[in-house]
Amino acid sequence: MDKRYEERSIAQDSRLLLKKADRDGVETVWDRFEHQQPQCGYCEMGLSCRICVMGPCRIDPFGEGPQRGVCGADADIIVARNLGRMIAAGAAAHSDHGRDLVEVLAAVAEGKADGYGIRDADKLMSMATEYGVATDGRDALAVAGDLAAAMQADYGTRKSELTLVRRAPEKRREVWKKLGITPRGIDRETSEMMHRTHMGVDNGWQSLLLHALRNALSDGWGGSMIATEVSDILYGTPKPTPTSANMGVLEEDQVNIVVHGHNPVVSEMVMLACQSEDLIALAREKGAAGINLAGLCCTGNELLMRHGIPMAGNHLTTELVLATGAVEMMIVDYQCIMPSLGQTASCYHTRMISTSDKARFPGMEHREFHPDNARELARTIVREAVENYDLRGEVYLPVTPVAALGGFSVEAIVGALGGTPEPLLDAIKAGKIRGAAGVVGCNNPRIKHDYGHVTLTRRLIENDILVVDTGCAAVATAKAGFKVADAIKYAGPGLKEICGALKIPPVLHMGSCVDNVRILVLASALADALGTDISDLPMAGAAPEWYSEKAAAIGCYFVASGVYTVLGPMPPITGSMNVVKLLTEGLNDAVGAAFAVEPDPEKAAVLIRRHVEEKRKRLGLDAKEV
Ligand code: BF8
Ligand code: SF4
Repeated sequence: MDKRYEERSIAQDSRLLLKKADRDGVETVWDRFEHQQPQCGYCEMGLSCRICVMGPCRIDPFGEGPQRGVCGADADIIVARNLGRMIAAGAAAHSDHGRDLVEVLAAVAEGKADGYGIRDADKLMSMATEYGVATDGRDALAVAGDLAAAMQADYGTRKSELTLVRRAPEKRREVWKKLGITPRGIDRETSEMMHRTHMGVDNGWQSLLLHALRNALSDGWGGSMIATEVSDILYGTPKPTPTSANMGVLEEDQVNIVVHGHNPVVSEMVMLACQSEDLIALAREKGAAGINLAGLCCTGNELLMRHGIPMAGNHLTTELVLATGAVEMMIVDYQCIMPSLGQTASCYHTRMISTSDKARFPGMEHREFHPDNARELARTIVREAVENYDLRGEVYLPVTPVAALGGFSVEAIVGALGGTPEPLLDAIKAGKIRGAAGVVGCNNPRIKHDYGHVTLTRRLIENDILVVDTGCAAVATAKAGFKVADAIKYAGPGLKEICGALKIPPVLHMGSCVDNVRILVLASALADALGTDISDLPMAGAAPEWYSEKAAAIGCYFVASGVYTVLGPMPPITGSMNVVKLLTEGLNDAVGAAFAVEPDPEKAAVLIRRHVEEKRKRLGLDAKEV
């Protein structure tokens, strides 16, 4: 294997497909990353500002050139404003995704969403109760309509606090109250972040960062939490489900359709269409053995969690999947969809379909999905995918898929534990499980693809730290074979014993990136059971290969919720040592947790182990030297 490919990814399928892409003359994200070197040092440090048209401005990090922008903003203000806007964009993306689901729920209630329905009525009723919506003796659809309206109020018109903030432990809510960062409205906090960062508004770098936390909390305990819960109501709450991962999930002799993006609204209907008898019969007429649906990124995770749909890959492999030549159609919704994909697909026979009114891409056909046309439109485009099988050329599928188990919602984890979190707590108290870590987030060509996720996860489970993961991290560890019951062979003795007895893997797939809120809910349950706060738990978060604004928002709501979080790539903040210090140290005093930055996953594992042992000691549990 050419060293060049080995340096880019640890995944065998990716290495082989990188070589194929080169052979085909197809450019990838890694090539473009190389072409961008050296990247702008001012931007990397957060020291450039283009908020207004007196600028753009930049601050000289060596103290020789300008130290203020045209308006007078210094490095601290510029760095804090840039970070604030990054978090606002991330929170907006997650929360708008949640809003789309609430709109589907409202359409279901009105009978205007053919094909959709209420799949988890228990969750509908329990959410309604949380929102103060009457349920007694009422029809599910009537409840759904009122719940959708109550959730919409969380977006716009709340005045004091978001409804789901009540799920956080009491002590945590006190922390937020004291700091004045309890999130009030989902859209309000994002809107206020944009307002504060307009020229001439908030020029206190500390107050900007505090609001950034509030904005992130409006995502974690608001928009993303609504996205996850409403998805469960509409499509079912995940249960442990066998699946498989890597590019080998594409089938040589079937029509392959790949769904990519984040929102399950379209992909659920595509899945139903792929299962319909008449379309399967058409595929057979074309000489294919059937229709094979596979996922990418978080849309893939949504289908994997609920239906065991196999996973073709994560963020950096989305172009490579096309280079297999085996994909008849890729259907995208929004977020993390590289604008290059249309061009990549043009080198093969793959048809590219965009589906969201708010997301267009060059080289894709736009077929807009709405709740009232989704079922029929899904059937139409799946038929077109089947017809495209005629044009298939050479196929290159050099790997076999790796088995995995998905579907670990909080409900499923508590179920596996026998109905209460107690056995997990007992195992933690007894020191068999030292603690838990959420390993989440993206891929980024700055870090060898999948290396951060897989190495960190391996070290943590070896040291008896239970790993829960989501997003592209979850795909990386599935491909590495960590998500089968047999993977306890990689775990330390205590974790091996507990997971072995429960017949669960040592690495639990908790879903897509909006599903990071499942980790918050689980952490709250553990903190409540111990009568303590999330920041006291022997737990940590990590985003070893993060790239996106959404991941920045997630990191901030984790920390603001009391979870020590280790980032792989450095955020663009090094232009202000004040901001760096606040985020990596000062926040400990404010919210009981802070960030660390460590691109080497071996070292990140040590940081997390130390943190877990430190928290154990403070809880009065036995602690080990790391
Ligand atoms: O929301 S992990 S690269 S696909 S941003 Fe994107 Fe990052 Fe993947 Fe999912 Ni999350
Ligand atoms: Fe320059 Fe200030 Fe305008 Fe930013 S807001 S571009 S620092 S003048």
